[in-house]
Amino acid sequence: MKYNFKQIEKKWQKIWESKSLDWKAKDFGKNKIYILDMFPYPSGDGLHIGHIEGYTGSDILSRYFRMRGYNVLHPMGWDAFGLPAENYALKMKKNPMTFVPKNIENFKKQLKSIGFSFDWTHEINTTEPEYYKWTQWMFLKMFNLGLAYESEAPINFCPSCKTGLAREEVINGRCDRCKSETEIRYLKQWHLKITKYSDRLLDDLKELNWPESIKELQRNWVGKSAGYEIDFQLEDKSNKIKVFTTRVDTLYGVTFLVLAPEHPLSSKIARGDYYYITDKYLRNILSKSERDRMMSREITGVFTGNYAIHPMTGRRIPIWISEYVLHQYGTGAIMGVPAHDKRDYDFATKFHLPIEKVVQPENTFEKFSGENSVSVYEGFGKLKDSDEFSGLLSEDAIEQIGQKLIEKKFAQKNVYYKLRDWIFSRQRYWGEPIPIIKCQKCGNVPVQEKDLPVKLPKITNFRPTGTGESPLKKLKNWVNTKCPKCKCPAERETNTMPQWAGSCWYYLRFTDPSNKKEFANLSKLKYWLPVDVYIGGAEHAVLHLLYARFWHKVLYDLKLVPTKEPFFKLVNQGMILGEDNEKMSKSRGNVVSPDNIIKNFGADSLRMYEMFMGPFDSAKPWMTDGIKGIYRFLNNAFTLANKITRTHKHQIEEDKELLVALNKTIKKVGEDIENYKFNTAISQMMELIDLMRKKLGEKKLDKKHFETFLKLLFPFAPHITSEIWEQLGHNTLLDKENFPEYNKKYLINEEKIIIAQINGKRRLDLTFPAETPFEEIKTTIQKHPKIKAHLKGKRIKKTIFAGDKIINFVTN
Ligand code: ANZ
Ligand code: ZN
Repeated sequence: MKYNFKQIEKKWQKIWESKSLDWKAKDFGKNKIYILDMFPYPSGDGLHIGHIEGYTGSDILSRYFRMRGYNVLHPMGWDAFGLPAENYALKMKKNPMTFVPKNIENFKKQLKSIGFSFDWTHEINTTEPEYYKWTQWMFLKMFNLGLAYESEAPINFCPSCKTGLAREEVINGRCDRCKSETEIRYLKQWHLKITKYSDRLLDDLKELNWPESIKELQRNWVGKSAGYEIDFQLEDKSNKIKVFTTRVDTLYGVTFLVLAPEHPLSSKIARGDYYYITDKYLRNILSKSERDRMMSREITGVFTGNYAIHPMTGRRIPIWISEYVLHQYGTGAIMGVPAHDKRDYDFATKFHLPIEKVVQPENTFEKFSGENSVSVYEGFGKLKDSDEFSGLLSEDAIEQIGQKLIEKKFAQKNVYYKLRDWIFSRQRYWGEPIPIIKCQKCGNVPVQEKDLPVKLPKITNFRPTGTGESPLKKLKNWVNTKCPKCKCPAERETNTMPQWAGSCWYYLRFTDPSNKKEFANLSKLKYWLPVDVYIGGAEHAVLHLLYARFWHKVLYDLKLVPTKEPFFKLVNQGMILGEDNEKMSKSRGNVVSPDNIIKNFGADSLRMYEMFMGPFDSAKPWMTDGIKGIYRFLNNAFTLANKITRTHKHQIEEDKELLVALNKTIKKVGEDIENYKFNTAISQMMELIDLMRKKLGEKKLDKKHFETFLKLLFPFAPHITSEIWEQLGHNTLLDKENFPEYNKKYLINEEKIIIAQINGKRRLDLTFPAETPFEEIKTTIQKHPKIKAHLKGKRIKKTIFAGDKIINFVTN
C-alpha cells in the first residue's frame, strides 16, 4: 500500500469533523490548560506559512496535553475589524460586511485542511454585534472611570479645505488635496488613559514567563526615567526654562539649552535680529510631518538670540531651538551637555558650540582614549571642573547636586514615562462605533447598557471623508438620536475604535463565547485564566500585547477578571523566510503557498517540516529539499507499518537496544514538546524510526513498540498516525490514547557512574547524568561529605580524570 496522503488526510479530517466534540473543552475539571494562538485577521489571501508555524506548535501542545489527560482550551477566532479589511474593501468597492464572512469561511476551511484540533464550538468573530457589544460595554466602563476621555491633540489642518489632516496627508508642509499650506490645530480625539497603568505595566512584567526581549521592548516603550527638572532663569528674568535631565551630574558641562519647536516659549523667546530666522525655522519645522521629521538625519536648529543663567555658575547659556528635542517628552526642553551626550555633541559640532568635559571615565583605557580626543563619554565616572562636586563619582554627584539644587529651589525630582495615552478614535468606517452620544446640554453621554450594541450600519459609501469626520457622519438617520439623559435631540459619536480594540479581550470571551448576559462568566474565567501558553509573532510586542495587558488590568480593578495579567507564558514563533533568506513578500516572488505544499506533500509533511526547520522561536529560511526529507520520513513510517501488519504475529524477543532507544525517545519527545523544542523531538523520532527499520529486518520489532512510536508522532502528524493506527487493527481514536510513559530502567545508560579515588584508593561511587561536564563532576565530588572527610588537612596536587569513569585526587 502506498502513502496516499491526499486520501488519508481527507478521510481523517472528515472523521474529526464529525467527532469534533472530542476537542471540546469541558467547562471544569482537574487539570486545565489554556493554549492560545494570536487569532488571525482573515485576509482575502488566506493562510500563510507563518500562521501555520504558530498554529502547528499550539496544535502539538494541545494534542499532547489532551493525551496527558488535561482539559484543554484551544480555540480559534477572527480579528476582522480594522484597516486591512477596509482598504481591501475600498479597492474592491465592496462592503467588508459582505466579504469578511467569506474570507472567514475560507480560512476555516484551510485550517481544517491542516488538521488543527481547534475547539470550533468556541469560535468568535470581533465584528459580530454579539461580540463587539462587549467591546463597547468595556469602553463605557472605562468612560465611567474617567479612563476614556476626549481631548484635543495637535494635528495638521488645512485652512482652505477646513479640515484636519493625518500626518501622512501633509507633504512638504502642504495639503495633499489642495496644496494649501497647512497649520497646526488641536482637534478632539478619544484617548484611553493607559499611562495611569505605567508602573503596573512595568512591575507586573516580573510575574510573566515571557521572552526577555519582549519584556525589554515593553519596558522601553513605557520608558520610565527618574531625574530632575531644573529651572534656568532667562537673562532678563522674564521667564524660566524647565529642563528635564537624568544626568544632573553633568550640570557643569552645560553649554547651551534647547527647546522643542512646539515648546510654548519657542515662539516668544527670540530677540533682536534673531526674530525673523527663528520664526522661519519654526514655520518650516512645524509644517513637516512627524514621519518626515523622524526620517530626517539632518541636524537643524536655530539660535534665538536669548540667554539663560546657569543655576550654579551664573554663566550665560545660549538658548537654541531644535527638532531633536521632543515636545512630547519631559519638559520639552533640555540642557545641552555636548561632552557627555551624543545628540548634544552632534548639535554642538554642527553649530560650533563649546564642548566642556566634566566627567572622567574611571577606567584607564577609556581615560586614555577619551582625555584628549574629541569623543563623547556617556558613561558614569569622576567629576572634574564642577566646583565642590569635583572628584565625586557620578552616582553620588547626582544625589548631591540634585540636593543642592532642590535646597536652592532651582529643581525638583521627577519621573517621566515615554508612554502616551492611547489615541482611540478613528475617522474610519470599519470598526466598533464608539458608544457615546453627544448632547448639547449634557456633553458626552454613554449609550445605555440596554441599547448596546451600537450596531455599525451597512452603508455603500464608506470612503473616508477627508473632512476629519468618519463616513458615518453622513448617515443622518443613524447619527440623529436622543440624549439618554435629557431626551433632547442629540448626535451619535461617529468615530470608530482602532483595530486593536477587539483583540484586547478576545481571550476572555473564548472561555464563554455564547454568554448573552456577560462578556464571560466569572467562574469560567477563574477556571481558565490566565492563558497558560500564548503563541504568536513578536511584531505585537508593544501594540496588542501592551494594550491587552492594560485592558485586562482595568477589568481586574473592576473585579471582572480574576488575574492581574492575561498571558502567563508567551512564546514567539520565529519568522519563516523565503528560500532566498529574505522576508517573504509578493514583490520578491519568494512566497511559499501552503495550498501547493499540501497538494504536493500533504498537510502532515507541511506541519512536520515547519516544526523541523529549526528552533521554534528563530527565523529560518524555507527549503524545498527539507520538506522532501520530511516526506520521506513519513513515507518510511508508512511502509514500515505495512510490513508490521504482515509480520506482527511473530513471537518477538525483547530487544534491549530498541527498548533503550524507545524509552529515551518517549522522554525526549515529551520534554521537548513542553519546552517548545519541536525540531529536536522530530530528530529523535527520526533516529528511532531508522532503528525500527533495522530491527524489523532482524525480525526484532514488536508491534506494540511501533504503536508507542505512533503515539509520540501523533501530535505532530495526526493524519498519517491515525491511519496507521487503524490499519494496525484499532477501532479507537489515537486522540484518546494516553501519551506513553517511559520506563526509567531503560534510561540507565543515560547516566554514568563515577568512581572517586584519593591517591588511587576508591572512596566513593556517584551517579551523574551522562552529559554532565567534567568540571561539574569534580566540584560535586569534592563537596561530598565523604570525600571532604578524606581530604581534610590535605591539599589536592593534581586531579586525574580517567576514561570518563574514574576521578583520582592526588594529594601530598
Ligand atoms: C543632560 C544630559 C547629559 C542628558 C548627559 C543625558 C546625558 P531618558 O533616559 O530617555 O529619559 N532629554 C530630556 N528631555 C528630552 C526631550 N524632550 N527630547 C530629547 N531629549 C530629551 O533620557 C533623558 C535624557 O534625554 C535627559 O538627560 C536629556 O538629556 C534628554 F550626559 O540631560 B540629558
Ligand atoms: Zn486643503
